[in-house]
Amino acid sequence: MHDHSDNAVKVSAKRESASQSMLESVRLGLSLAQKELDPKYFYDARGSELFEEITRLAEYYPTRAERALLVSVMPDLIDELRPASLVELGAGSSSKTRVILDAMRATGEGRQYVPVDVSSDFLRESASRLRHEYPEMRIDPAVGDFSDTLDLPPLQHPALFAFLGSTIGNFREAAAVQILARIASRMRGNDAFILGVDLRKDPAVIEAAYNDRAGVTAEFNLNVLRVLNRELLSDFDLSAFTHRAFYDGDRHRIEMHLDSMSDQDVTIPGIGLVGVKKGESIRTELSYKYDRGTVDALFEKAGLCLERWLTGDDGVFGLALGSRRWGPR
Ligand code: AVJ
Repeated sequence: MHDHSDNAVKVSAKRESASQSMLESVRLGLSLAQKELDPKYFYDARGSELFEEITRLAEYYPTRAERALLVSVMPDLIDELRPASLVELGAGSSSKTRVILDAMRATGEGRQYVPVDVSSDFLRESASRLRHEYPEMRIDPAVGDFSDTLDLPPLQHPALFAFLGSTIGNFREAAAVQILARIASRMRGNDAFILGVDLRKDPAVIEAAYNDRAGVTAEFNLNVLRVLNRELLSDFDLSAFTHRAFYDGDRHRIEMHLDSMSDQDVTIPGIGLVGVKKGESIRTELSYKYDRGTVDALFEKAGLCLERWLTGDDGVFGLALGSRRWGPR
């Protein structure tokens, strides 16, 4: 007989392993010549809220550009693909998702939505909201870190897999190919995949999106130290770090850093004392920017075929439609 104590044990074991893997990730990241933290640790409840706030900033164009593109291409695309289910990686608040779900509803064949996200609280909340809005659909949230595994519930096919928001940009090429290959391995016959990518453009426009005047991105960036202090009982002094984000035109990526304003020692139980010099930085995020060729190469390496490349007239954001490549290259 399944009882609450079993659940409690399972939940605490999951929490324990999550903080253990956080500790290992932080130990490795802070031992590098260029100290680094994994951007997935931005997204506790506060971090997810701050990111929602970022998406409403005038300077942060990606979310608006992607949404406008989805609105213009999705109704026809969904009418053509007629997916029964939508599997969305890094679902977050799903405001863009509704564009796709509405198009699936219009075909009368949309029956299942599977949002996949690390932030279980956020996921549970948005899932219960979506259940009210789409009573005809099964909403099956899958809590998990898609950069590690992709544990999905049984899917209704044809399925449409979606990875929006240019979150792929957080991953260097090898890791990005791994995630895309993991998705490809879950695709069947006439399943499809859609990837949202922020396009290369005037560096000043890109940099402004990560250095907003209101300082929300700076708050979002510093929040990762708050997460570590809560989860690992470290003693990072947030007031001793400042936000910095710049665009590296050679590598076509934004880098976000936290600069140390003084020589300081941070105590992290399980790791010990970590010295951070004045002027030294901790890199907290990479955000790659793309063009068609780069996406085509990623798809090729991941066992996907680039079927369609969709960009708005403004060339700000791109949607890559892919199918699984069956058989040898
Ligand atoms: C959610 C990863 C796509 O890189 O643009 C926004 C996160 N970081 N502002 C991005 C982010 C700073 C965002 N992604």
